[in-house]
Amino acid sequence: MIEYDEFDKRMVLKLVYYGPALSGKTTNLLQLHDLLAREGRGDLMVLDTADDRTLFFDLLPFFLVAPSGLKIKIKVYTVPGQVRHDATRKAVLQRADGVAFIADSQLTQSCNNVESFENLEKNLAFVGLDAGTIPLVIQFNKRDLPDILPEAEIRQTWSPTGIPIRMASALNGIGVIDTFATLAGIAYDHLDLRYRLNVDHGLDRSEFLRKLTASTED
Ligand SMILES: Nc1nc2c(ncn2[C@@H]2O[C@H](COP(=O)(O)OP(=O)(O)OP(=O)(O)O)[C@@H](O)[C@H]2O)c(=O)[nH]1
Ligand SMILES: [Mg+2]
Repeated sequence: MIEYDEFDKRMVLKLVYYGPALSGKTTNLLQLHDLLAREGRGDLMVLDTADDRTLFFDLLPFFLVAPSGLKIKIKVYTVPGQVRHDATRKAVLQRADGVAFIADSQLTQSCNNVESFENLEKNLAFVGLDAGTIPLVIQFNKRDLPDILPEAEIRQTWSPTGIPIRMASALNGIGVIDTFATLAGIAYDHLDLRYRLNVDHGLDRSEFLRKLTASTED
């Protein structure tokens, strides 16, 4: 559902971090903000309640310019995971161009992950998006904790779906950029098919990802 203004040579891409309450969506954005270079990245907007729970959404924007002059803005949002904020989740999901589903690896959270994934599928349908074709990556977060689902089991469960699976410990900055780059790469593929980013705008996949994920240490 990309916003594209051919006259102004501007494009806005929306990526959404979805998942159950406390799975680490906001933490992923905080880490992206800290790990990625300031150039091309905007300020992080975090809307928390007093106890650090996301009330509406968080937003981290990125900006890049293709060799053709096409300006691409990438808005990365989180949804509030708490069950009662479903109306807000639907609103944030509107016109999404890709979703990172952040699951909590703890065994105690398995049911919440399933419920939240079902909620994602339902809400994608509600806002007119197709769960089968939208760029999607699943991150199993909190790998640093004890009593977590074994990686082999996770991969066995999810590999038939073909959805990319990433392991992470967002609190420690592990797997955060990988998850983001995986999602952005799939979103690029969809964009390129439709808007010929490579052929018409001189922006190939690796350059797109390089610009987007340049780290503070580069
Ligand atoms: N041990 C550990 N804790 C984590 C990790 N990622 C996030 N947390 C913690 O989990 C708690 C919830 O993290 P948030 O990022 O606020 O979770 P959220 O998904 O944004 O939660 P909602 O906004 O309520 O949906 C915080 O105390 C984080 O520090 C991780 O990789 N390992
Ligand atoms: Mg949050």
